[in-house]
Amino acid sequence: MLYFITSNRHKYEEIQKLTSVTIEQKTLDYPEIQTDTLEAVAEYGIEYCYSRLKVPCFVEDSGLFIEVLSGFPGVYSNYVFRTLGCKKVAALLGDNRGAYFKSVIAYRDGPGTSFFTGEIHGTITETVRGEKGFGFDPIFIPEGEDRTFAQMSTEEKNLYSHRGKAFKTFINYLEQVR
Ligand code: ITT
Repeated sequence: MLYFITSNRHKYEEIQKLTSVTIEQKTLDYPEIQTDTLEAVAEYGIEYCYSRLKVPCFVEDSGLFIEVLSGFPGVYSNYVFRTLGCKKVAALLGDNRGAYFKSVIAYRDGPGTSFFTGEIHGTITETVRGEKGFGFDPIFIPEGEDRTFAQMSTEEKNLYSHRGKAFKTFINYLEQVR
């Protein structure tokens, strides 16, 4: 059994669609430390969770990095989504609308932690489009597409997404070591 420690059901559903390995969602309110990198947040989180559960488990920390805002909101994406939301973030930007999503998975099944990352570059739309997905999906168009993540099925989003990429690398690793 493999536990994905997350309070976000959408993240869990995206990941479960990519594998036949049974993954169980577990909610454990782990502290998200204030720091500059997703890696540091994920590392602290997995150490906290593993020390309590003592079974193979992983956390995933992700964020939206807007180029003209020097990477903001980045590690603060959850907070910015809750306080500003998609509309206000889209309205902050002018002509330069480049951004990327990044995902960091931190996995632990013993003394060491393994990290897997994925990124997807794209643009922030001027208006909110689509109802699917979560978070900033309605304002993000991945490179090579003309639809936002919120206009795609979970399977389509997984083909492009930061989380899909990070998770595929993680699954390859698990297949080799397990
Ligand atoms: P956890 O319990 O797993 O921490 P969370 O939703 O709080 O769930 P994060 O702390 O990693 O997750 O926050 C990441 C935020 O970045 C998330 O709330 C979204 O606003 C945004 N985000 C990350 N990945 C996204 C995606 O695939 N689509 C849209 N927004 C995303």
